[in-house]
Amino acid sequence: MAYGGYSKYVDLRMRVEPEKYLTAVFYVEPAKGKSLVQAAEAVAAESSIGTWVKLSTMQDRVLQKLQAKVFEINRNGIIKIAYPLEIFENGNAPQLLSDIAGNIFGMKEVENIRLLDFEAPKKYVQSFPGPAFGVEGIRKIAGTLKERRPHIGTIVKPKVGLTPKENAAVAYEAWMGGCDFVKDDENLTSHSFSPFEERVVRVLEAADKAEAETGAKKMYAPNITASADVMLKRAEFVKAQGGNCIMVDVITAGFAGVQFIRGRNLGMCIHAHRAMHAAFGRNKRHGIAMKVIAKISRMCGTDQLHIGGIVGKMEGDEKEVREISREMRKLGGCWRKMKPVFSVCSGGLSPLSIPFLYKTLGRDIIIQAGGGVHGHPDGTRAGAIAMRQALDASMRGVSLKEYAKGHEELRKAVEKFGK
Ligand code: CAP
Ligand code: MG
Repeated sequence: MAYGGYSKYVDLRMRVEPEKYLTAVFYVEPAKGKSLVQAAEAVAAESSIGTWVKLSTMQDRVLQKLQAKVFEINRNGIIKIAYPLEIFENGNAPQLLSDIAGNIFGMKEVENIRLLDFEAPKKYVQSFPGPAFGVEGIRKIAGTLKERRPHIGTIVKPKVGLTPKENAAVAYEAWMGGCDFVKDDENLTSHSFSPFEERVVRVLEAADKAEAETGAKKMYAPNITASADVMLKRAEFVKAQGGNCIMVDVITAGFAGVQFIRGRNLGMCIHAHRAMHAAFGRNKRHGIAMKVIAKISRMCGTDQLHIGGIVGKMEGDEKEVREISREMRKLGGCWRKMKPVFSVCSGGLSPLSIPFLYKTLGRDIIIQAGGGVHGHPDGTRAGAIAMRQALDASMRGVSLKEYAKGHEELRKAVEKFGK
C-alpha cells in the first residue's frame, strides 16, 4: 500500500523542468521491513501534500499540482525528489526548511535520512535578498580590494568573562598585530561582566585607535544574537556607534532572525556563526549537510559564513569544505545578481594552518584563530603578527620553516603549535 494510500509519488521517468521544481537530494536508510522505494515515497509524501492515510479531503487538483515526485533512486540510498515550486513561499527560509527538512527526520519509515543538497529555480532563489556586501563589499570595508589576500581574524578569548575594557584591550592588541577582523565568541552576548553596549563602545574605540596607528582598516563583529527585537536594537546601536559589521549565530537565532535583521538593510555586513550546526550536520547518515545551511545562509543575506577549518579542531573534511567554499562563490544561474559569501575557516587554527588553507581554498577566505593567536607564547599581538607572517610566507610560496628563520613571532608560533 502506497504511503498515505496514494501512488504516483515515485516517477523514475519524470523529466524535471528546472524552472518549475525545487529538487532535493537525500541519503535514505529505510526502516526495517521497508524498501528504499517505500521509504522514498513516504518522504516525498510527508514533505509535500501527504500523510499516513488516504484523506477524504484530498482534491485531484492538489494531487496534480503539488504532489512531490521521487524521480531518482539509486542503490547507495541516494534519492532525488522534485517539489512543485508552488509548495514554497518566496523569500521564506523557515518554510523551506519546514518542508524539505521538517517531519521527514522523525518518520518511522526511515532508519536514517540526511538532506544533502537542494537546487531551486532562479525566480525562487532571487526572491531572497542575498548578501548586502559579499566578498567585494567586505574587501572595500577592509581595504583589501587591491591585495585580494585572505583576511586574518581572531576571536577574543576567553570566550566569556572579560570586562569590556579587557575585551577592548585584547582586540586592540590583535588589530595592532595585523588582524583585519575581531569578533565576539558565539556565546558572548550581554552579561553582567560584559554589557553589550559598553563592550561595543570600548571595542570600537580600540578599533579606531588601531586604525589610526596602523593606517589599516579594522573590522569588529559584535555578537547581537538574541530575540529578533533585541537583535535589532543591538544592531542599531552598533550602527549608531559607527560599526561596520555584526555577528549572528544563525542556527540558534534561526533564519527568521537572520532575515529580520537583513531585511532592515542596516548597511553593516553580517558575520554568520554556525554554532549548533553539528547537532544535525556531522552525522553522515542523518541530519542536514552544511552545504544546505550555507546555501540558505547566502540566500538570507549573510556576508561571511563559517564553513569549517579542515585542519583544525572541528569536524568537516576537505572535500566538503572545498565544495561549500566553491558554492559560496558561485555566480550566474540561480545565484545571478546574488553576491558571493566570504567563507570563514576557524576552529583550532593557528599560523601553521595557513599554508594549507591558502593552497586549498584560495584568497577569498577569512582565516580565524582564537587560541592560535591568544595562545602565542608572547601574547596576542605576537600571535596576530605570526598569523600575518604565515600568510605572507604562504602567498610568497615560502615554507613556514624557512620564513620563521627571519620572523621571531612565527618561529615561536611554530615551536609552540607545531608540537
Ligand atoms: C574558535 C571558535 C569558533 C569555532 C567555530 C571556538 O576558537 O571561536 O567558534 O571555530 O567552529 O569557539 O571554538 P579557537 P566552526 O580558534 O580557539 O578554536 O568555525 O567550525 O563553526
Ligand atoms: Mg567560538
